[in-house]
Amino acid sequence: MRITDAKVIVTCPGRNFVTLKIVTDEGVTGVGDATLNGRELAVAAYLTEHVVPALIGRDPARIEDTWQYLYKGAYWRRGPVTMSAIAAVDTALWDILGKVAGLPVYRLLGGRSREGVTVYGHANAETAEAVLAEVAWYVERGYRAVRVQTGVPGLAATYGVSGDKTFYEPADAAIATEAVWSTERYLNTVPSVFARVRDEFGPDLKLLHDVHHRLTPIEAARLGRSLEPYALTWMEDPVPAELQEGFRLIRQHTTTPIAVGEVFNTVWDCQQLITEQLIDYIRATVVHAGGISHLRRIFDLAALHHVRSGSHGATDLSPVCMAAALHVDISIPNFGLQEYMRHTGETDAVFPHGYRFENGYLLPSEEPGLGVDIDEELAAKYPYQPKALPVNRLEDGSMHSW
Ligand code: GCO
Ligand code: MG
Repeated sequence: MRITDAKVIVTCPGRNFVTLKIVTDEGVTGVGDATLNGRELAVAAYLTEHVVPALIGRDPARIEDTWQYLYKGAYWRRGPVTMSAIAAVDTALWDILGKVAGLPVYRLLGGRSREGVTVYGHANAETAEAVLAEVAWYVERGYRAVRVQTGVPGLAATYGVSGDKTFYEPADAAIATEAVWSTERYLNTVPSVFARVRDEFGPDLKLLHDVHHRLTPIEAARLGRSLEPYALTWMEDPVPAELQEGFRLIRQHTTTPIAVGEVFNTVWDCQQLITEQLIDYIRATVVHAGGISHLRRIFDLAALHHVRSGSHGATDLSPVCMAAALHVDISIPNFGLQEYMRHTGETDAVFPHGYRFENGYLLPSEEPGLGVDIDEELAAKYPYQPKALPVNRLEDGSMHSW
């Protein structure tokens, strides 16, 4: 079997997605997600200019060799654009392999290690009062884990809180909107919110919170310590993670578990975090971390060091990424949690898929391959729209991490 074509499909059914569809001479096709929120066309160009021409004529079953070819062959290693492009190829090749074998991809990865993939939903609202109703909405639908984000008094807008509760989407304008941030106001608000949520919902519900890379290590240590009475499952992205040893300081002060990794692209971004046991959950996922093949390497290293998976699953990762992530989640020994933000009806229609939500779990499709596709005709009806993620400034105007 040979690869005869690879199409780069950019579509915007409510938000932008980049999809690679690999076509073979035997008519079997495979899909891979290549979406990088706010930088979609950079990955599309990388694929079109530098990857697709090299794929034509290759044997689609040589997944590892193709991965190494694209990684080592670029010379310029790593980075989100390169690794999202490699991820899309890798994912599509696993899809093809599954279809050829007549097996869902998770069976090629070693088979089922659990009955379902526990997911967490997103409760977000301006006030603590209103967030209680949001958490209840998820609990009524069977969710066992909920991420809680609220507004911060004195700040006009806060990460994680959106007007549209069902479909959270931060990339909202062609030129980035500017938000204002205050660490002091934030640190003074969050613990009281979790006190109310824990009090109302009892000890069994898993609670999570995303700091979105906004603190310094000692501030994160203070937050983690102040949240200890409410037994969070994790505090996410407490600080920007370029400085991996910075996490030692957080660890010295708090037992609140730490989750990191949605912006990581390779195992090298988290090697120290994992081997020094500075984190508890690694949140890399298929699309931004080199595909199924490389994500498995990250999770295998993590398993050796008591670190569990907690893959990113925001709406800017397409249903193709979600389908692939679920095959990994159900098969690895050290699965922790999977993020699940529902896609809009338009997105679900463009990406027909067989995974489904049941009783707090997502279940991967049992169809051969990944069990997801792209409806190219429908995709063509939603042209690309330039959208950027917001930026953040402190109250005095200094730039800050968003
Ligand atoms: C999450 C993430 C997202 C990111 C988004 C950026 O935990 O789900 O932090 O909300 O902000 O994926 O494109
Ligand atoms: Mg996050």
